[in-house]
Amino acid sequence: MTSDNDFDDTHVDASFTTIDTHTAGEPTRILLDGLDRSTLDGESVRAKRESFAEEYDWVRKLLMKEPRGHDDMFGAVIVEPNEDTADADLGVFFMDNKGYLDMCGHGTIGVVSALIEHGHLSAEPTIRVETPAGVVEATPQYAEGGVERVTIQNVTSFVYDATTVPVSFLDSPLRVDIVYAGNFFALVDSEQLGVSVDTTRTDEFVDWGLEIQAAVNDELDIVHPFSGEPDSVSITEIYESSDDADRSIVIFGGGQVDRSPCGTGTCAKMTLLYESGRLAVDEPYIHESVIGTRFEGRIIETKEREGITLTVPTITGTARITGKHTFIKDHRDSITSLSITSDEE
Ligand code: PYC
Repeated sequence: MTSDNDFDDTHVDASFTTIDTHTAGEPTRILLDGLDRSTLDGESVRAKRESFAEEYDWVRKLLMKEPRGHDDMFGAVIVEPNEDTADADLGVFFMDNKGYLDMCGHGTIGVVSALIEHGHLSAEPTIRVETPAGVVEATPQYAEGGVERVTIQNVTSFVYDATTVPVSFLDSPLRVDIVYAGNFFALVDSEQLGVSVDTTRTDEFVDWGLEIQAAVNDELDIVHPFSGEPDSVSITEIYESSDDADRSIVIFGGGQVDRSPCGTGTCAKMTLLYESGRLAVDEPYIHESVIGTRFEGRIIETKEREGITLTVPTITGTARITGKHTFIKDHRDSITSLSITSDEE
């Protein structure tokens, strides 16, 4: 018999240790050890993410998908930041059941909370995190010897476009706002669908969300205005407005649903509201997820660049650690990852 954390490694090909967290209900599985980071090419976190996607996509699948994960799992990989340019304390990129996102608010809150609470990061007043979308700043609030809440100042965000797309579930074309907040979002008012945002029709929302994303990406050739890089919508946010708190369901990856209000999605929604004069700088904004958990948001500043209005959005939320794991790949095991709900294994 071996002890709980001590595997007989006769059959072990690879092993990975993670700290798992949830932020407002949404998981982040944080890869700490097991990956030879020296094999990742490039200096920036974005380049390292590309290198990981080429060489180690099987690690993403192993950690995100069944039988070790599930179709709504989310992950973060810690890497060194770009020493020359980023002036950051750590680097992190994000992965899901289908691929990779450029930025993630709930994930950054989870990473910063877990790394501080486990002693991998010192408890500074602010922590600079390089992500594939750029550097974001985390400000933890400490209580009872731990991290109580974290505020993330996201990359500058902007309204990109608005369009209408034909969709199979409506007789008339659907209006969609395209907003950049670290990822490109398709934002849809649920009033157009004649339904409330709740968990009674999650499967329909997932189908609609994926269809909307595909329709917008067919319709528009999205190019990031400052990097000049071709891009695409990676997340659909269907929202319902109310006096108490706006509520959204957020669909991304291969059809997974964010249990949190989505950090970057909250920034996208605030940016849209600011642009249409419905949210002022420094006005608090409460955003609720489809399961009823909340983030607090605020636009702290706006800027102009090349004729585009940029917001500087922040979101605040709480993450808690759910476990620490060692996952192994047994060389006799032919099932490294599987899915019964999507084509990808
Ligand atoms: O919190 O930004 C976020 C996020 C993106 C996808 C899932 N969560």
